Amino acid sequence: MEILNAVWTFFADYVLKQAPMMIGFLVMLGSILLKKKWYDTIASTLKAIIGMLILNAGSSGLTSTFRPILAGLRERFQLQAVVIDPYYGQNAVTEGIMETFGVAFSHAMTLLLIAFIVNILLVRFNKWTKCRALFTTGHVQVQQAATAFWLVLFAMPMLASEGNTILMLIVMSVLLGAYWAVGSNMTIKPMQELTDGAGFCIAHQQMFGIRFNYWLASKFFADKDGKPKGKKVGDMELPGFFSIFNENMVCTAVLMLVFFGAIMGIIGKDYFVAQEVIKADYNFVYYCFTTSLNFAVYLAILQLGVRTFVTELTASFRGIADKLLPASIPGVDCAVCYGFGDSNAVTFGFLAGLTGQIVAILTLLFLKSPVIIICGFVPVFFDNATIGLVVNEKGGLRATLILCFISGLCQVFGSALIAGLVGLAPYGGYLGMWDWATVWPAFVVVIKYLSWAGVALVAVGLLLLPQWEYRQDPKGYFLITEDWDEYKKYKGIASNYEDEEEWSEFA
Ligand code: ASC
Repeated sequence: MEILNAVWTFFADYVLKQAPMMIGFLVMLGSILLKKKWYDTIASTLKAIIGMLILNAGSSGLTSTFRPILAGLRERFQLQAVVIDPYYGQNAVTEGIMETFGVAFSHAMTLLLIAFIVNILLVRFNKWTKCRALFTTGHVQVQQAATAFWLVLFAMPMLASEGNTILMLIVMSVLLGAYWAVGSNMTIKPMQELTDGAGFCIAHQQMFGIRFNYWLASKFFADKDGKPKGKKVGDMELPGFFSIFNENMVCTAVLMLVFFGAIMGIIGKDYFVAQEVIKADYNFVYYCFTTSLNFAVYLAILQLGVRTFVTELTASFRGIADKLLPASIPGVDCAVCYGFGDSNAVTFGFLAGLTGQIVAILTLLFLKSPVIIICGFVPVFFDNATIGLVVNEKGGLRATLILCFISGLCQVFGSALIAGLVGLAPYGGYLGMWDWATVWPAFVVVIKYLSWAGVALVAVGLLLLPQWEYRQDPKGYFLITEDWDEYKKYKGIASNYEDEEEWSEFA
């Protein structure tokens, strides 16, 4: 029993919670099930791990460079504010959980494991459940397990009493496992369309956000044939001086220089010296210049990572889908889709979301809200870039700018409300990603007021969503994951990529 426990703990710590290893594990398992040669299996596994490590280098480079800059606004204006960011959110839960509910944080990790099993079971029995996506993004699962733990305890405090630990874990795992399975399942259609059937979906923190905004873009920004009413980001041919913005790297660099240059200018050199980011005699303008350009550098690294591992993962996942989890596809980090579609939509989505967040924060300050929010880099960039990329396909540039601006407002107002309500605000952080600022607060309110009936309503409501989507199109529902080319023929969809050569070059 002890050995079994040690093996399980090792697997949980070094595979399940580490996205590159989890992706590597799935590629290895899939390759073995496909009966690939042993050396091909090793090569594919290594390539997948390295690709995901490259992606991580890009995404953590972005986060570690730009997070302190946004958080610096709190210091500069001496605000008692809640930073919306997954890492600040996780720290806040770890710090406050014992004091607030008298429950040990370690239960949150047990919750993660059971919720993951719920996700696997929902996919395994998808003949009935209609769930087709496996959540593979371990670090996100840790953050969400921690936040869900707090939110559910707030909504049902009786679960915190000592004799109720098993009941508590069952309730939380069903809710969280259903959210993972159903949420990632909802992103399949937008992702298959964006990537021309690359065979993955999103397992992250804005899954409802992706589907809801995709729906809004289709409804309000697309014509009868489902094409954007205005221009897509990539179709804009800017004249004269502005033509330099047609190049993704230049566009990102110039825009970041303007935005982050302004923010760093407002924060001032002293803050960066005090934080030991730069020395007192370092040229501040040079620092702002290179830091802003690094945005484009990290984005390029991230896209290289995607190119390295996506085909390995989706090709070998076929083995898993054929033998273990029928008609399923892997749900991956949202940054994986940044290798597809119009790259500039990533930048525009982010900047529109940041503008929305700043407007919302100024409103909170103006209204003297008891909870003030400071933008965290992860929600403002990763949520809005992803939503921007998806809605650009359906509704073009206008949809990207308007919907991401609104998304920025939702992130700040929703987080201020829920962090204040559940008592996380005094600990200085909240997860703050789209789903956790909108749908999870709604779950909390429903459960708080309806108690057990509320738990049942949320769980059943979640599980009905894939059933509802299935009923819209029973023929295409599984075809979209099993055979994209057939699905396209059935739907009469043209390829996103102008010619097949462009796609095969990418793949
Ligand atoms: C998150 C989180 C990150 C980023 C990363 C994006 O939610 O915790 O580190 O998004 O996953 O690639």
